[in-house]
Amino acid sequence: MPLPPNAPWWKTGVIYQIYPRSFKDTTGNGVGDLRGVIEKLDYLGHTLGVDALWLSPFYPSPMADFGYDVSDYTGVHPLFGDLATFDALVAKAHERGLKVIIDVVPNHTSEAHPWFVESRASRDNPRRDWYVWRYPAPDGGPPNNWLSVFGGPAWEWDETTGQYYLHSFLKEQPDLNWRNPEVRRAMFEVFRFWLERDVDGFRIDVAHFLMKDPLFRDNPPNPRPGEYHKDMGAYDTQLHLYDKGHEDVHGVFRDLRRLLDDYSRERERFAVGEIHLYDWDAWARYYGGNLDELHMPFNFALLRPNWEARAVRAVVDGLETALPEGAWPNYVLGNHDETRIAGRYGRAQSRVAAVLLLTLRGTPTLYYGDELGLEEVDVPPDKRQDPWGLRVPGLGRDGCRTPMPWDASHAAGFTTGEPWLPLNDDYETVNVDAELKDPRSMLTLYRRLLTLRKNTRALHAGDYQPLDDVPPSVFAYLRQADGETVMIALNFAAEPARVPFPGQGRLLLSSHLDRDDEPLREHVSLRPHEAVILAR
Ligand code: TEU
Repeated sequence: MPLPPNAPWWKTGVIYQIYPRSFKDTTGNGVGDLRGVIEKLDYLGHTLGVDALWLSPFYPSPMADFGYDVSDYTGVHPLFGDLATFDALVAKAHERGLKVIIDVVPNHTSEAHPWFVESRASRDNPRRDWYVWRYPAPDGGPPNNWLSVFGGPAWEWDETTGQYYLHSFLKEQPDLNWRNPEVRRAMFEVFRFWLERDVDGFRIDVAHFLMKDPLFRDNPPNPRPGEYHKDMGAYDTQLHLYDKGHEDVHGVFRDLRRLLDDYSRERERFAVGEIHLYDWDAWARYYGGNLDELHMPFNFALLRPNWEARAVRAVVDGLETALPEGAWPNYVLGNHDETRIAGRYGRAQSRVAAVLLLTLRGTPTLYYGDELGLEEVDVPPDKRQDPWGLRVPGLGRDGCRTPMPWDASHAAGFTTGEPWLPLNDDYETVNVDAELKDPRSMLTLYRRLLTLRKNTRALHAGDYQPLDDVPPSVFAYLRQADGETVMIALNFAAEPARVPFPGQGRLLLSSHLDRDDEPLREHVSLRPHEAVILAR
C-alpha cells in the first residue's frame, strides 16, 4: 500500500547528517560551528532540497570521542556556539520547512560528566549506582570477558574505590546504568529539555546498548567472525549476547515513544535509533510489537553486501520481507563512522548508489559531502585524530570526517584558519560552488534526484516491486502509487546492459545526466555504471 497523502514528514522526507565540526566554521578556529550550519540552511533546504537535518553531538565534551563523550546533555560546547545560537538554528530551519533532529548519547557519558565524577568519588556516593560498577573476578582481573568496541577490555579498574567500571567504548565514556530508575528519569528530562526547545526528533546513539545482561555473563566465542560490514578486530571474536541488546531495552523505547507522542500534536516528533544488528528479526523488534517503540531503527544492511546487483537486491528484499506490518523502511549508505561511498564503490558506482538510495521505498539518510562525491580522504598519520583508529590501526574514521568543501578559495571556504582535519586534495574541483555550475556533477545529480523524488508520489510514497526479467548485472524495480508507475534500473557492471521495458515511456533521469526525456519502447540500454529512472 502506498503512503497516504498526509503521511508524516519523517516518512516522505530525506534526512541529511551534519557532522558539526566539519561543516562550516565561522570563527576561524578550524572547527565548524552552529552559526556555520545556520549560514548554510539555504544550501540545505533550497539548493539541495533535503527535508531534515541530523546534527551529530554539539554538547559540552572533552572530545575524547569528538562529542560522543558528553559532559552536559543540556548545553552547547563553546566551540560550536551557545543555546541561543541553537535556538536560532531551530527557528531558522523551521522557517525554511526543515526539521531538526539531534543526536542523543544515552548509553554513556563523558568521564568528566558531574554524574560520573560523583559516582567514582566513593562506593557509597548516592550516584554510585548510576554507572556500572563491579568487583574484580576472583583472580583480581576484570569481572567478565566483555570487550570495548574500540579495543581492549570493556572494564577499567578504579584504584580509589577498588572496583571496575564498564565502558562499551572508550574508558573516557563510562556506561550509564539504565536499570537505575533515577538514570532513566534524568535522561528523560534531557529528552524533554530539547523537545521544549522545539527539536523535531532524536537520533539515539547505540540504542541497543542501553540494557545488558543483569547477570553479567561472559560472552561466548564467535563461531563465525567476519559478519560485520567491516573489520571489527578483536571485538568480532565474541558473540555479543550479553553486553548489549537485553530484552529490557524495549521498555525504555516504549516509554520514549509515549513521551514523543505527547509532544506530537502539531507535528510528529521522531526517534531513529542507531542499531547495528544483522539479524532482521532482532533488528525489526526495535519498531515495537505494536509499532510503539522507535519510529525507525537505522538500517545499515546496505553497507554489508558486495556491491553487486544480486546481493544488493537480496538486502532490499530481505528488509521488505522482515518489516513488521505498517513499519516504514529506511536506508543508510554512509555516516561519520563509515568509509565514504565514493571510497567504497568508486566514483562511477557512487552515482548508481545515489540513485539507489533516493529511489528505494523508505527514508534515505544522506551524509554531508556524499552529495559532492567526496572521496575518503587519506589522512596522514601525524594528522589522525580518531581515538578508535589510534587504538586499533586501520579502523580510523578521520577519512570520512574531513571538512565540507564549499568553494575553491582558502581551505575550500570551510574556514579562514587551519582546518582541524585536512581537506580533500581535489577540493578545487570537488566543492559545492564548482559542482553547482556543472550540469553533470554529482551535486547536480543529487539535486535532480531530490527534486524528482519530492515531486513524484510513486518515488516518495509508492510500493516497491523488484523485477526478475533483467540481466544479472542489473537491479531493477518498480515504484507505484495511485496508478503512477516509475521504473528504476541500476547497472552495477562496467559493461553495457539491455533491460526490457514493456510498452512505451520516457527516461526521466540518467545518472550520467545526459538522456532527459529520451523516448523508450520495449527496452532500455544502460551504459556501464549507469542508473536510470523511467516513466511509463
Ligand atoms: O557508533 C557506535 C558504533 O558501535 C559504531 O562505531 C559501529 O561499531 C561501527 O559503525 C560499525 O558497526 C556510535 C557513534 O556513531 C560513534 O561515532 C561513536 O564513537 C560511538 O557510538 C560511541 O558513542
